[in-house]
Amino acid sequence: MTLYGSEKLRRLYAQFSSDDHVLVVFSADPDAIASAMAMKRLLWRKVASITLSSINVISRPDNLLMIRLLGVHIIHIEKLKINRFTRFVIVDSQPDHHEAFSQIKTDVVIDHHPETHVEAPFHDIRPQYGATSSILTEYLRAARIKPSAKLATGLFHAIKTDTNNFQRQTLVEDLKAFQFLFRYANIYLARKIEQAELRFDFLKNFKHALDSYSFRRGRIYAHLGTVNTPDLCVIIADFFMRVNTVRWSIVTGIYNNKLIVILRSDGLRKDAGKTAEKSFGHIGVAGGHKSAARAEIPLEKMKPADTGNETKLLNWVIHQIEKKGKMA
Ligand SMILES: [Mn+2]
Repeated sequence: MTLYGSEKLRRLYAQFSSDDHVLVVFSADPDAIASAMAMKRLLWRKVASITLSSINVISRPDNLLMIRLLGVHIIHIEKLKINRFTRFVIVDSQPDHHEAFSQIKTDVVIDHHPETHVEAPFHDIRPQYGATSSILTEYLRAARIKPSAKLATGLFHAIKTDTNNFQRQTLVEDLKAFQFLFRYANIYLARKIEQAELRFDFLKNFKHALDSYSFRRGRIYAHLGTVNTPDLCVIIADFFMRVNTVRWSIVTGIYNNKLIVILRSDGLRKDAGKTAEKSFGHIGVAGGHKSAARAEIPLEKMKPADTGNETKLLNWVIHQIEKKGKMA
């Protein structure tokens, strides 16, 4: 599509009429949320109503803040009467991706994931793009819509997130969309959303980690005990990597009767993925790449003596990694 893809825009608009009640469905993450906002803007005053609906429960603090600060109204799919709607749109996903999508007959799909079998009358799938939000930005430009600060901030944040600040797959089109949005976005708001990865109750887990870590020869180990979300182990493992003398960070927690192990390394002659496999692959699921890896071990596979208390468990993790993982 050329920058001003007016033909695609015309075909997209041709899917809708003024008495349509449109449901935009997605699996909520920043890219999906911003894409849905853009779709709502594109269809504004062209259809009777537009409702945004997620198939997942949104719990990540940064995503919750994005929704709140940008004033996005999203309803979980199970709270909706599907037959009230006449047109269905999926953004940042495809019908085959999730069984929750099977209850709807999709009319429009716009996505950047690898193409699966899509039967929707209108689909625009561009796997080379770093973000669906870049595609939607092109539609906005084709429609000559000047995005509001909130919409632009959402799309701006989404492109940053999905391309990991342009360190992942990115096209010049993503950069062009980003450059265009930069003019309209509120970058302070975007920064606040980006940094809001903590929930207030996470602070007690930080305190626990800071009070109980073990640090030797550049390796930091911490066990958080039972956690409300495995994301906490990731957040705290990443946090420890920010200490200049830390070369390895290993943070564990118990979630759903499993021991979650998050490994981070500086990637210099290290392979967190291989270390995870060697240390835990024989009793659980383990893998990853050079700088980031994860293992999940069902507690019943571990000896009661090793899981008896937090100190024993931490010592067991250290032993597995330093001996079996041959990190000594
Ligand atoms: Mn995406």
